[in-house]
Amino acid sequence: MKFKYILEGTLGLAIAASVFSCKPSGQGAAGGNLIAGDAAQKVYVAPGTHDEFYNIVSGGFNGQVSIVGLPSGRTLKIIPVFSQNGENGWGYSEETKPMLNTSNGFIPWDDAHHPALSITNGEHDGRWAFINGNNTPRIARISLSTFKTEEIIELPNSAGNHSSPFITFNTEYAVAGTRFAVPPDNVGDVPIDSYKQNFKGYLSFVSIDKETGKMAIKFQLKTPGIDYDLARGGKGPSKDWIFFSSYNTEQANTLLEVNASQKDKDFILAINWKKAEEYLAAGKGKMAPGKHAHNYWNEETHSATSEIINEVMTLDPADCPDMLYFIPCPKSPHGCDVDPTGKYIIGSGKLAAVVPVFSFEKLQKAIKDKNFDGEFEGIPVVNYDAALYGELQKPGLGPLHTEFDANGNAYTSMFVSSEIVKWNIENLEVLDRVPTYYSIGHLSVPGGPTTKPHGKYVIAYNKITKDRYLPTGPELTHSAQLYDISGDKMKLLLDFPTIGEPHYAEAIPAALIKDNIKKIYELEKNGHPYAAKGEKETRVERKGKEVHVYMTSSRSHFAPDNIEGVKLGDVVYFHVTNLEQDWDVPHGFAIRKANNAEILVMPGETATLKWVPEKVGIVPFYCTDFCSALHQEMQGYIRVSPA
Ligand code: CUK
Ligand code: CUA
Repeated sequence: MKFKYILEGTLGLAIAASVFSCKPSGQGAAGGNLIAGDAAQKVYVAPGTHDEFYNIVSGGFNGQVSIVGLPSGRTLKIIPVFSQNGENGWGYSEETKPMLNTSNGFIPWDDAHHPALSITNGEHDGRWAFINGNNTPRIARISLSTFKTEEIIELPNSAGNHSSPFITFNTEYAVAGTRFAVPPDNVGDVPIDSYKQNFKGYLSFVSIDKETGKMAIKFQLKTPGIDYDLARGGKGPSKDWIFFSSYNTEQANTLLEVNASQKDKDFILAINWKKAEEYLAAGKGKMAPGKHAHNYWNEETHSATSEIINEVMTLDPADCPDMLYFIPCPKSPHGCDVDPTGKYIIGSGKLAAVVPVFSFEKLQKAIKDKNFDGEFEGIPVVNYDAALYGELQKPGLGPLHTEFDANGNAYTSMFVSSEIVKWNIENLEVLDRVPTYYSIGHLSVPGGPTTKPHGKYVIAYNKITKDRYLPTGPELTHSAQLYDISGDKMKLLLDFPTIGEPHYAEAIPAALIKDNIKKIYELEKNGHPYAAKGEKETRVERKGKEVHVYMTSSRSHFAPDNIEGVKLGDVVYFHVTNLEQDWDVPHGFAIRKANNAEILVMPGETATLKWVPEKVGIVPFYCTDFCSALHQEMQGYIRVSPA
């Protein structure tokens, strides 16, 4: 979404100037009358008390998810998702390594953009969070009970999974587009300039099991080779539909900043996914090549499994009429949002001077009356005016994303003019605008993408943050800003730093998940094949060159803590079971010269660190988590003898 330069190039210096005209001179101007005692009180969460909302924030290029309390802005936890995390062994322990497997092997990093929470009847249900991996196209599912990544699925025939995950009305699917049109798996070596013939955009419908949340790629839709951007599932009357913004309908494969901005209008792709299911049931789908990894966590054995799947069910719109429609949308639409009633679809053209609001009812009528302006690669293009409810005039510059409150108002982020604009959907009237420092990308109202917005705040996630915090060298702190939206006028309450680049975020009332939080893994239920559930079960077992240490940890010792009989050339597996059953007594385990990180083992859990000794000698190991007054004594030795 870093199209600042495109905008400057296209719209001229006036806009560039406007970006910087928002810049306050020094600290005071940003705050002024806004940062008063009143604001401080509104974000103050007294020591020992809890925040009202969980904010689930993308970590961008750190590949993880941050959990932030609101309104305080305090970071509570980093959930490792796509990137290895030495702090707790994610992607280092034997149990978690398979989570980062892909069809290209182990990939310990990704770029995570858009968290999305599970919904039931369009309302937050507090069960799972989903997030995309942008670089290697993947979707992850995080449990909001353990705050742990439980599953990662790769998307075949896709490249650049920017446009996901978008959740349908009852979390039937997490839907994903593909940012880059690419030749699918079954097309071999082709020239880049054969884009128009060979490049396609496969949209993935990842089904979510109602009970377990388990994901599977139920089908892919073959769509024209253009770039798909953001989407929203429909609600209420539109609940069987999903709407994707798309750009580069010019199908340019070079210099997109110029060549993909030629047309006055690009498209919103409206998909009737219920219809797609009917076609599948009628046998219209075909299996096609689609190699992808599917990795999931087994709560019983506390280990992940990775499997590679080679095929995927595919629907070709050529065989499935009345399923897909294009709606023209001004100039490179980015965000595409559906209001809480499900009646309005809002497109935000990055380069557009208006924000178009489409009516779902009018869209249906236009489809029924075949009020089309031709077609694009076989997909009918609905007449713009026939689907349009109206246009928000003079919204601001560079509209990106829209969230909603429960009172019929929309909040749209304006990247170029660096502001949030509040407007009324039905009468298309701007009600208020506040500057953001600087250049907001996404924004989030708690419950904003659902049928029941919780309202209260809007949070700006900024892209080009300068001057808001003490400088920290060439790399500056990323920033979010919290605004009060309980009154007519928005009020800036708080700046808070974020970890990594914050793209999107969702916020959910703590009350909706707090009671489901898992506090402890019960030791009796530990089904890990290498668990030692008491010190009597600890032992060292040799299997050829492999040495398995069944180890336990409890305050404040390891058993065994002296290990002999290991030879150079052996591969040692430390299987550490934490015997504690008190909340918040993890033990860590680290060993010198490990080609590895520590492992942090929660009470009742077993985790495994693989260690390949490099030379003969005595090597110490120790507990890394300060677990008791005798934590410093929690250590041991392993002896490595000549082969
Ligand atoms: S987006 Cu990812 S680059 Cu979600 Cu507006 Cu910014
Ligand atoms: Cu166990 Cu420190």
